[in-house]
Formats: sequence, structure tokens, C-alpha cells
Amino acid sequence: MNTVIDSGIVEQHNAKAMANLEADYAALGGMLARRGKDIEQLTALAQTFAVALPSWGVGTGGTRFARFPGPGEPRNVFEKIDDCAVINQLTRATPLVSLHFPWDKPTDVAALREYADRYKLGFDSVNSNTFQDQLGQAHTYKYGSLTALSAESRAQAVQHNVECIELGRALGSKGLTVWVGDGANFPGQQNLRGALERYLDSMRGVYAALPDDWQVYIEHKLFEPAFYATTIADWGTSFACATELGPKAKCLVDLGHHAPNTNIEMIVARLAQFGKLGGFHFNDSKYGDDDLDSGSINPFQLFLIFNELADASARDGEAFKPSYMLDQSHNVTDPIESLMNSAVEVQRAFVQSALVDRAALAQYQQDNDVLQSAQALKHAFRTDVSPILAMARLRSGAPADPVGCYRASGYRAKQAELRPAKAGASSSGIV
Ligand code: LRH
Ligand code: MN
Ligand code: MN
Repeated sequence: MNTVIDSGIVEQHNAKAMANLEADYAALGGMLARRGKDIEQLTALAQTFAVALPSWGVGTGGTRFARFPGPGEPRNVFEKIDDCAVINQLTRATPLVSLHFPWDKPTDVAALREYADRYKLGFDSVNSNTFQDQLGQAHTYKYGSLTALSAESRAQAVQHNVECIELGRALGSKGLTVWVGDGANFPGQQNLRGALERYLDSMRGVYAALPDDWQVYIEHKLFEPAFYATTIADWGTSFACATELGPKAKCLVDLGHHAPNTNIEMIVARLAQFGKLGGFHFNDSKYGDDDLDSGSINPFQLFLIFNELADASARDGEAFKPSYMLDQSHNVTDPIESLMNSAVEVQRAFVQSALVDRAALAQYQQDNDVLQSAQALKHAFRTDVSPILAMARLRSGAPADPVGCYRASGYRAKQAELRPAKAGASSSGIV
């Protein structure tokens, strides 16, 4: 398997980190043993964790006001795969890449698949884009895409999604994520029911093109760019549409796509209960769709989401397998560092959720012992599982400290030389 960072650098890094890590791991192991938990089992569990990388996340994003390009940004999808390979090499938690079309549409699909395969990277769900017009496009999406009143715009949007499925198929992907910004900016602009009828009609065309072993993920978002009424604004609409379309349609939860203070873990529980939880776009936010690094603002919420996922897997077993993807925009950090930290933070919540004593929690709930029920969760959340995560990485051939090792490797500086900045380089990460 090809690696981007010289494996000698990782080994050197780990040799220095080993003594401290072993001491921390032994201390945590002893503490967990007193709680009836086997640290070895938890480390093995951590090693199974995977979250897909967004191809659009490895470039510097931007806001709707400005973009400040960073040095050594990837200039094409192959270079994006190189950066994703670095992230996976240093975390061993991101073996799949989620591509966005047409932003990252390869001219030679087979060559891209082969290129990624050399790093042992595969492709997760592909994302369609009918939220902006592309150069030379015949019909505009200014007044909507899958919901547009113009039959030509709708047909073009359906066709784009069908092409995404074909591209994804050639890459070995098994899912299509559809997010549309369609909606209205003013009351009266749109017949609300009519827009959803057109959405469903268009999505039936997309659904019909899905291979048998594929799923389509419907991603909802409260607002932006439509500021009065977004057609797929909430999980209720998403659920109704997924139900209407059929078993291959599921709902995708992007953590930043809800009103502030929404109880997202409850949405997760509801969707899981009714078999419609398709997957996630992980990120964090303070105000809206901020696309900040996972776990950077509200790590307890992330933990509570994984607590519901652990409950769903305990109930449904192997059948319960939502897709995990990151969807972030990095404006002031090195995207590789942000994505590595984010993957580790999601993995952390996953491992912490395995620390919840579910039998004890069920008994506290049964006894209406409210205080201890809450403590059962807090106890797991407060446990610092960093030594487990570091040991899991080490055993999978990754460094104990991904960011430290990445910085020592000089990868970014080298890319700055190899990938000179293009004048006026534009971002794909505008939303
Ligand atoms: C919309 C969204 C969606 C897009 C991505 C770039 O806000 O979350 O997933 O595809 O951003
Ligand atoms: Mn998203
Ligand atoms: Mn978003």
C-alpha cells in the first residue's frame, strides 16, 4: 500500500511517545477494570471506527464574504485524494472519501479509483450539487432545481443526480446524498405544498435510477440559502419523503442543519426507531450551519448522539449501519489538521458511548432515579479515553499524536512548493 508520509517518521514519533502512552494506558485500564470494562475490548472497538472524509473539506473553505487560501492547497481531485490519504495514514479512522459532483468530478473515473485504491481508500456516498449553476449549464437553478417550476430545470437536476449515481457506481460507492437549497425567500413566493410535490416527483426519477444495493440519503437543512421557507427544512419532511420514496431512501442528519438548541439526539432516536436513519454529516456549530470542527463547540451533544446510536445498535445489531461522514469548512486552520482532529473527536464519542453502563442506566430509569440516570451518562462522557484512541492508532500503524506527527513530517510545506497557488483560486466549499 502506498503511504504519503514516510513510515519511518511515524515510527520515530511513536518510539518517543510509547513510554508515556503505555503508562497512561495502564492507568486507564486499571480504572476501567474497576468499572467492569475491559480496555482491550474498547481499543479493539476503537480500531473498527470509520468516518468518511468530504473531498470538499481538504481545501480551505470560505464564508460568503471571503476566502483566504492556505499554502499547498490541493488543485484537483487527485491531490485531494493525496491529502485524504495523509489523514487516513495518520488516524486510521478515515478509509473512505465522499465526493461532491461536479466540484470533484474526475475526467477519468477508472484512473481515480485506481489512484485511491493504491492508498487503500474507497468511496462513500457521492453528493450531487444542484444548488449552484455550473458554467455552460442550459437551465438555471435560480428559482429551484428539483422543485423548480421550470420542467427543464427539474429534468436537468434529475439528470445530474442520475449521472452522480453512474459516476459513484464506477467508483464503487453505494449511496447518493441529495441536498437542495430550494425554497423561498418571501411569503407568497412559492406554493409550499406544490414545491414539495414537485420535489417528490423529481426524486422518484432519481430513486428509479438507484441500483438495488444503493441508498439515497435525503439531507434536510432549516434555512440558507432560502431564508423564508426551505422545501426540505426538517427531519419530519425528510422522513415523510424517504417513506414516500421507498426502502432505499433514508434521512441524513447534518449536525449544523437545525435550529439552535434542537435536540438532535432525539431526532437520531426517532429516525433509528423507524428504520430511516441513513447517515450523518458530522461537524459542530454555535449559531447555524457553521461547519466547524466536530466536537469543538458541543462535545456533549456529539456524545449524546453516539449514546443513541449505541442504544440503536444494541437493539438492532448488525442491521443498524448508518453512514458516517464529516462535512466541514476550514477557514482559519490547516484542513488536514482539522479533519484529523474531527475524525478523532467523533471516534472519541463512539468509544465514550461504549462506556455507558446500559444495564445500570435501564435500572435507574426503571426506578425513576433521575439523578443517577443523568450521572450514568456524565460518568462515561467525563472519562478521558485519549489513551485508548492513541493505542488504537498505534496498533493500526498510525501515530499516537496525528497532528504532532503531521507537523513533524513537513507535508504542508512540501505541498506549498509542489502546488503553487493559482491566482484567484476559487473554493468549492462555499456552503
Ligand atoms: C449544505 C451542505 C450539504 C452540501 C455541503 C457542501 O449546507 O451541508 O451537505 O452538499 O454542505
Ligand atoms: Mn452537509
Ligand atoms: Mn451544511
